[in-house]
Order: sequence, then structure tokens, then C-alpha cells
Amino acid sequence: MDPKERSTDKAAQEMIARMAKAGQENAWDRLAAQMPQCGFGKQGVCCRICAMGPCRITKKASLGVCGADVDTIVSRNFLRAIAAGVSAHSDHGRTVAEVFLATAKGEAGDYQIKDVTKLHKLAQEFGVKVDGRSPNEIAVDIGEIALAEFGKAEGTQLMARRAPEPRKAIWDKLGITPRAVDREVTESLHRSTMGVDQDYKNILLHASRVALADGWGGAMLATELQDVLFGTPYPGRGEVNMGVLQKDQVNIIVHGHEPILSEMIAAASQDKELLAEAKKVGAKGINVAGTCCTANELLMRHGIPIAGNFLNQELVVATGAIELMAVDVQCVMQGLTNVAKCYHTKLVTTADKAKIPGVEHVSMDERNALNTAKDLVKMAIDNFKNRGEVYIPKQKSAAVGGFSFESINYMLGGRYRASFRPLNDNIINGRIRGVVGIVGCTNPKIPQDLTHTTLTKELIKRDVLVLTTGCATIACGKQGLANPRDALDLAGPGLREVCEAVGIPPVLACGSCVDNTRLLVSCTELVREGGLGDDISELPVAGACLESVSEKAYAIGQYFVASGALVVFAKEIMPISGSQNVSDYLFGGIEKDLGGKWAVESDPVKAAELILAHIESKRDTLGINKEKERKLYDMADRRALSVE
Ligand code: SF4
Ligand code: MSK
Repeated sequence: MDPKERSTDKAAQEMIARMAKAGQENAWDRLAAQMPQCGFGKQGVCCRICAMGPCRITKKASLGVCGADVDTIVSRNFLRAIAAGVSAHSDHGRTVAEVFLATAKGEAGDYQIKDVTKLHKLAQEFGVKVDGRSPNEIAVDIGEIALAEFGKAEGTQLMARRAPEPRKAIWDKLGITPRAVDREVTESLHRSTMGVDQDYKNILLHASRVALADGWGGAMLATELQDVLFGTPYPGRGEVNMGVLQKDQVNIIVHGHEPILSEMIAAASQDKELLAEAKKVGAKGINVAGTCCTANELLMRHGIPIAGNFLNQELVVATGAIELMAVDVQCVMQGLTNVAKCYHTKLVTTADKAKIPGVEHVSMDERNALNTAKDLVKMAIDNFKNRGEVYIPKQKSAAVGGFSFESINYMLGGRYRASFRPLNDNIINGRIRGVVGIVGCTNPKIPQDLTHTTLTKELIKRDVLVLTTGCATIACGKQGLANPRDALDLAGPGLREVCEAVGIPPVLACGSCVDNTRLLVSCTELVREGGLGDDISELPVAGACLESVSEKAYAIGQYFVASGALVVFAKEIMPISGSQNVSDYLFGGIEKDLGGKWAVESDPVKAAELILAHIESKRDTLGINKEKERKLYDMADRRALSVE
């Protein structure tokens, strides 16, 4: 297959061609080998939950052995996918909470509380006393409360209190205000096992609840605690794409999700002794770059370059320039092992819960984090001499990352009057039509980055502010859309005017997958600021992920829907088509219950139209699309206006 049909990223195209020439396999080749993929799985109609199965729903056999119908099977599968996605984000959140608490207690000396202002804000939110206490004392209380959110026996998620009042009332009325993450995930698995919940609407209601436990719970805690621990991101420059690799330096790739590891590797790469060691082996320095969400975390806080997104991970290794790739959790392809074997690259797993056969494991213990990171950097330096042929594509683009909720608030309103008011005002006056989150992965079924970048361009052209996270951020970054100067030229006149006036780009890079919660917080602030209704469901906003891969994407989509937003996915990636009832409900009926809904559209231009129609209908309902009537003044009016 022509590399251009596999990716729209020129660097990726070069590397795909080189790998093909060298007879090396990557995700696209493995996808081709899997074709045709199972039609039952695509439709969500296969059940292997019990040993009477596996059962597949067909015209000939419309019920599973237990009698489960297609609605039950499709909704159960969807719930299980969401619960798995929630587990991933929230387990990440729990790890952060553990490190946070260990740091506060002085047991993880290489980390420290970096953002005391945010710590105090969280303390206020959690009812933790601040006066006369050190940051670490406050952080111990916050860490204990946060950790309990994952497994507490009673009560609902503290973070869910942040949602607008009408939203919380909807959740309460439906009985889906999220409780502890563990409880919601456990209940998801229980409900969806053989012979339990067999009412598809009831199953999907719990899908909302478990997803909310992530969005307004585990993932939100991950973002908040990471900000306190590693610093709340503020805009800074970086570079994106494989051209960030350095031929004359030791290259280390950090890949996965948790910044617990990557923060320490970034610090270790600055160590004077290690830099001297690198020089001794003939390297001019130590270059750390990221892939996937770890990359977003590092760009957001340190401007550390990004080598690529999900589908770039194998291609990056195939440059032959990587001395060491350290991986932690999530989105790490097992296929990396075979590519790494073709080069000198050392692949190292670091999370005890994520090992790969044949791959060296170095356990990342937060109590000895910097030394572990130094050991990894030393391994990379020692491996420099083993390099063979190196080919690094030239492509790289300048990008600005670091748009946390706090930094957006600050940029819009200034340090002393940080406020969303200018954004609300410009949405109300129509210069900005609405706000859309473009998020998620890159899937080999779709030419890499195509939909993220096309949709982004279509939306900013039509005066819609775009917020990106995850691999979509990297897709946009590679194609210059996270570079304010280039993106401004593509923005519509209204959006451009506002962006230039307040000093923000039209595409805001907001971070990693867990940082989708920054978008929830921003939506809540749009409501709180006033003039755009009382609930998220009234806002002219939407979310989209047309290249999703991970179960995490379904969790994110469902928590946005349950928070009142429209969420658009690609048709072929939404595994519910086997059930008309489930499809009708998620694409329509759910809106009556929750104010948000799913939609499917694989074509990014059509998706932009669908989203714009939604935004304009929300604007109509808010009454902000009415042309301001021009008042014709008569003499009496003029006299009344005249100043005596
Ligand atoms: Fe088949 Fe029912 Fe068992 Fe599923 S739970 S595998 S549909 S018998
Ligand atoms: S890394 S979940 S491929 S965004 Fe978060 Fe990218 Fe999707 Fe993984």
C-alpha cells in the first residue's frame, strides 16, 4: 500500500516506506494481515461472557444460549469497554495519588510540591485546613482524601461537585452521580456478567455512571494532582515530529502515560555527570523526546520535544537513532519488541503492572525515582556505541503547548482578573461560534492524522475555537496547527480577531488523555461565567474523536455525553451497530435523559458540518443568534440621549 494512504504525516510516510523496504512489519501491515476483520466484533454482537458461549447474534440465531438478545449483548460489550477505559485512566490517577501522598510524607524525596497555589485551591475544595500549615502537611490530607476517592465505601465523587448545579440535579435524578471508581468498575463487570442486567437502557445508564467516575473523578484527580506535583502548565514553545531526534546525541524516548517516570528521566538527562559520560562516548548531548501522552505531559510542562503519536511509536524506533525507549503504561504496542530487535534500541518496561516478554524490566519505584531514571539514562549512553545506520526524517514543526484551564483563564483575563469573560462575550457576540474538543488516538484504519487535522482546519476556518488533547494534539502539532502563527492564518476572521486581541492561538494544546478533564472544567467555567445558559448541555460545544483506538476513548466520549455534550466518533469505530435500539438510544434518546448524545461521521468535513449545525442550534436556543435590531432614533429619542 502507498505510504500516503497510511499516513498524512510526511515523516511517517518516509519511515513506512523504509520499513517496507527493509522487510520490517508495523501496525499497518498487521492490520492488513488481520483483514477481513470479524464483522460480529465490529457490530458488537459477539458475547463470550460465559462458557455456554461464545455466542454470535445472526439472522439464524437471534438469541445467545442464555437467551440474551442483541440489545443486551451490544450494550454489555459497550459498558465493559467503557469500564476498561475508566480503569486505565483511574489507575493512572491512583498511581499519581500514591506518589503525591508519598511526596507529601517525605517518602519520595525526588518529587516535590511545585504548585502551592493550586494545592491551596484543592485544599479549599476538599475542606482541608490551610492556615499555619506547610504545603506538605496540607498535601498529606489532600493525598489521603484523593486516594480514598478510588475506593471509599460510601459517598460520591468529590470532584463531581464541580459540575453546574442543573447537571448534578440530572445525575441525582437518574441515580448516576458517580461513587468510588472501584465500585463503579466492579458494578460494571457484575451487571454485565451472565444473567444480571438485561435491560439495555439500564446497562447504558451505568455506562454513564462509570464514565462519570472517571471524568469527574479518577482522571480529573490525575490532572489536578499532577499539576500540583509537577507544576500547572503554562504556554511554552516546543517542536513536534521525528525531526526532533538528534543524530549526534544520545536519544531517549519516553512512551506511555504517567509523568511519574518521564519527569525523572527529563531531570536525569540534565545531570552533569551523565552529560559528561555522554560526551565520553562521542555524543554531543542527551536528547529526551516523547511519544503518545507522555509526550504531551512533557511538552505541556517543559517544552520537551514530541517525536510522534500512537502510530509513530514503531517508526521512531526504525530511525535507528534511539538508544533507549522507556515505556510505562497504556498504548505501548507489543509490536515494538520486533522493531527494536532490528536495531540497537533498548526497550525497557518500567511499570510492574505492564511487562512484555523478552523486554528488560527496570522497576520504577517512586522512593528511588531519580536514581532509577539515572540508571536508564546510563543504559542509553552505554548503548550509543552500538548504533548502526541512522535515518532521521527532517520534518518537525514548532508548537506551543501548555494550555491548562488556569493558563487559559489567565490569558483571557490577566493575572489579577483571570476570567473566561472575554471568551463568553465573544461567543455571545458571534465572533467565536463555539468551542470543540478534538481528542484521541491515531488508528491504522484511517490515514494517520487526517481526520484530526482536517476537522481542526474546517472548524477554525468557521470561527470555532479548538481544544486538543492526546494524540490529536500531536497530529495537529506535526502539521503546524499548534503553531499560533500558522494556525491564525487558517482561522476565520472572528476567531482570528479574538485570538489576536487576547493572545491565544485558535488551536489550544491542552495535554494528555487524562487532561480531557481540563475541557470539562473549562465547560463548567463557561457556564459559571454567565450568558450561555445554566448547564453544559446548553453550551455551543462538542467533542470529536474520529481516529479512536483505545477503550479509554469510549470512556471519555461517554463522560462528555453524560455531561451534556455532543460527541462524534467515526462510524466504523463505534461497535454498537448490531443493535438498532442501542444505536437509537445513544444517537438520540439519551439526549432527553442527559442532554448530550453520540453521533457518528467518518468524513471529517461532514463531521465539521454536523458539529457546526449542532453549535448553531444551541446558539439559536440560547437566543444569541438573533441579529441585534438596529434602532432607528426619532427626535424624542435623540433629545433623551442628549447631554445637557
Ligand atoms: Fe452466550 Fe449468554 Fe453466555 Fe453471552 S452470557 S456467552 S450470550 S450464553
Ligand atoms: S496515547 S489513548 S492512542 S490519545 Fe493517550 Fe494516544 Fe489514544 Fe493512547
